[in-house]
Amino acid sequence: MGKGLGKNEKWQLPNEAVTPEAVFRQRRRILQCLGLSAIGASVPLGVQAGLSEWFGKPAQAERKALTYEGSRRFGIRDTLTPEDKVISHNNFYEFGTAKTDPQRYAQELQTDPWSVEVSGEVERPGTWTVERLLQRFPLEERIYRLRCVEAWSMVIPWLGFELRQLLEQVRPTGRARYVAFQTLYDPKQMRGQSSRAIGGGIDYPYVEGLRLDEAMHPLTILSLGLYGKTLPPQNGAPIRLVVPWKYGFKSIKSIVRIHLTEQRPPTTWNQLASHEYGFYANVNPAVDHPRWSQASERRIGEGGLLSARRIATEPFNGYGEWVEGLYQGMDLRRDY
Ligand SMILES: Nc1nc2c(c(=O)[nH]1)N[C@H]1C(S)=C(S)[C@@H](COP(=O)(O)O)O[C@H]1N2
Ligand SMILES: [Mo]
Repeated sequence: MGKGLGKNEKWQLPNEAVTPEAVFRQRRRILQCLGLSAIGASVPLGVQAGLSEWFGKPAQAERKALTYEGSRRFGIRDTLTPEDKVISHNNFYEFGTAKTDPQRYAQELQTDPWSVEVSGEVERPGTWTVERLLQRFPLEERIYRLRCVEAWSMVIPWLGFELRQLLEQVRPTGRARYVAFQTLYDPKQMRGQSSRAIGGGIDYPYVEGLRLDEAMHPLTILSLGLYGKTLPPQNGAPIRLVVPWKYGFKSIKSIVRIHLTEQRPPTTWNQLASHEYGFYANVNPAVDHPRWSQASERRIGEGGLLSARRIATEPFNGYGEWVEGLYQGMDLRRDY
């Protein structure tokens, strides 16, 4: 683990990760010396704003560099999905159902200050600000595959910490068997929450859940960044779940509440269409979605400009060696 990183080890040098921004700043300084702006020397301001609208994305929210210790891949040697793809091809229905909607409409999301309430079957319930989480739990890079139930996938260098570290701090009671998660509910900021048409018919807030042993598994992380910087709003800033062996919809974004329960909690996609989306949602090429095959996936950003490389989907998204023990004795066709 963490060895033989192949092609991509170069960018993992912390300096490498911040270079584009440094280059940008340097370029701006040079242009300022020349009495020109960084965006376009001869383009009037109003036209500049119009240009970014024309190209379909408003000014992007600022992302801060994050410090982290080490990087692990858990056996996955795949090439990283380019950052511009990771932050422009998203599912975040709170901002609309098209893949480009989140980048377009999430930039104004207020992510600072932010806190996560931890409640329910725990000995130490309480509210954790993002600052306190960052102070308490050092970040690590995790390069994980993300496999959407829609049969596309990416390979993303997340920054995060293991959810179990937080759970150990709050001490689940003997009755805790599940962990429920909830996304921010704020229709003023999230256009999809004030219109069923824009929000894809989901009853917000978006909710998800894991069995306690899944939540305690070392592969399950709370992520606060990607590609060396804080998360962009479209990827679930400031804090989201990442569960790499499950379909992407389990990896809930912009979390405001973590609630431990005795009973299995409701989950958004399962509630919307339970015959299509189960509670477990483990990546499984042998169990097709009622409307499409799950045997293969399109790897975003590979295979040329207009296409994407088609590859075989692996059981548990390639993480079986680490997680199959969680499901011993279960029928994964029934518990999909
Ligand atoms: N709150 C919330 N979380 C969400 C979603 C969403 O619509 N709302 N979409 C899910 C789905 S279907 C996927 S595939 C992943 C996508 O994460 P990404 O956009 O960072 O790649 O986020 C998941 N988390
Ligand atoms: Mo998804």
